[in-house]
Amino acid sequence: MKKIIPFLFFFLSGIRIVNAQCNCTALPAPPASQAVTITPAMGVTGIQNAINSATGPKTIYLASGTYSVGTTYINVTKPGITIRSVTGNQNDVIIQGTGMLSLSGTYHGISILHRKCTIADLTIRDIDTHPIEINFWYQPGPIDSVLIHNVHIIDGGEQLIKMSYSGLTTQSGDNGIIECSTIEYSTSLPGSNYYTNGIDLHYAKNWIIRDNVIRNIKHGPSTTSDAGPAILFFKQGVNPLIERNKIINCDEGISLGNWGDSPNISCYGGTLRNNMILGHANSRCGLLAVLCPSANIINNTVYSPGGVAFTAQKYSIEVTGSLTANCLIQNNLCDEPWYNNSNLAPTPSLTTNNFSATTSYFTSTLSTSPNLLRLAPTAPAPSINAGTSTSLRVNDFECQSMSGNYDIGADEIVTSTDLEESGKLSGVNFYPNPFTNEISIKLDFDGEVEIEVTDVLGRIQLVKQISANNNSDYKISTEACYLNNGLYFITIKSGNRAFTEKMIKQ
Ligand SMILES: [Ca+2]
Ligand SMILES: [Ca+2]
Repeated sequence: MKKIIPFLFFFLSGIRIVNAQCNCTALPAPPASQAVTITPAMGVTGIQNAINSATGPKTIYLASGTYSVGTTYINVTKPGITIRSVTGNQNDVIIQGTGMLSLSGTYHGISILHRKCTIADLTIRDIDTHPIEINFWYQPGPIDSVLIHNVHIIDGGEQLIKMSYSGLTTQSGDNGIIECSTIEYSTSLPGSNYYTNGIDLHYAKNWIIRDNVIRNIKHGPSTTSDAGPAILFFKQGVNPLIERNKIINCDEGISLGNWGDSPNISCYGGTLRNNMILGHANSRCGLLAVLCPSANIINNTVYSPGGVAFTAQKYSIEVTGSLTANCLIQNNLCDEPWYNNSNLAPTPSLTTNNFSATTSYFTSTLSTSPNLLRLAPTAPAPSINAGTSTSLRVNDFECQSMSGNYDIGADEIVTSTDLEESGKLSGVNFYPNPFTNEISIKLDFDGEVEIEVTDVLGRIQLVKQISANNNSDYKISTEACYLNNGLYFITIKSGNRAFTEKMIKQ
């Protein structure tokens, strides 16, 4: 039996491309009576008019194309506003700025001034200052329940997602979620700039940051000052949950708290779990608790191979400040020592961590993809089944459940043939290689399989589940998934087995 399944069909049937993190599904559609559609011809003015005329919850669907922002940008001045693309594909709608720091340093992409705002399924790029700003300065009430979902943010002159706090006690920015998004610089900040973070939230209570890829949060080429952490909570952050994020090639990883709040508490509580942090040779630190009591740092993988930091500070985990008491550091797999600023910080509880990981702990030659920080079935001790069981962790970075005793790091090996870690899935052939507009896949078995295409930076370009019938052929139209010419990895997963082939599009 021969099956032809072009990927155009998948788009039409509602399947969409997301980061394919394990906990990412499409947002539900709103009631039709609450939805309007804006086109590129109507522009940002059309979006703004739709916001200004809202009298209740309103979803503003953006038709595919580019929407330019500059000195005029999008201000979400009403509660209950959702802005999302019609197609659900983040590549189809571009909020396009004028370039990083090209204006006065005060113009944004989307400024959120009211509560229950959702931004989803679009790209924001080349923005003067903040691509997304949650802005208390012009808004006296709460800006709670912000949701940022499946958004690609690339290049902004300062923090890529920023929540600033004016100091008014009537304000709050609680219960937000940032998920399933890619937040990055193309390379780094420009020039001598270093004032940035991927996500920088002040006064944020009970936020969840999960299943994101954050990349290249780095200082400009003409300075040696570090950029801020890829994810930073400070100015009285409370109890964030930060999990299953992949942080790649950044100066610093995730920080609960910041020394700038001394002598006060900067963040209280919070859990960092199942994050994978792949640094560069001069990355300063992976995970930090600074003036943050009761932080839990559990089952993260931190790897920053090579080099000597110009700051002479190079740690996997750092605990700093006299107020940073009662912290738990457990089951982390790291390649560099932890650091306790012992004159200031009480010693945390340290349980079954490994601070001397080498490449032999991981499944494959390391590249810029943190997926390759999967634990190898042959990892030296202590690693597999060497962790401490804890109710604070119920799954791993790919949402797999625990198997046997807890493993060290963000990856749990669920079977002896965990994905990408052992025997190939046999009976799979991809052809031709190189390919042009179509890849054929021949599967010589029955069962549910997942097809995943990633680029050389580990960015997932396409995911699809299909039911394979023995000896069947499938065809992928690569024109439909916008692949540029170059090298890709195509993976077929079935059960606990996987097969990956390197393929070239030309
Ligand atoms: Ca285990
Ligand atoms: Ca796993």
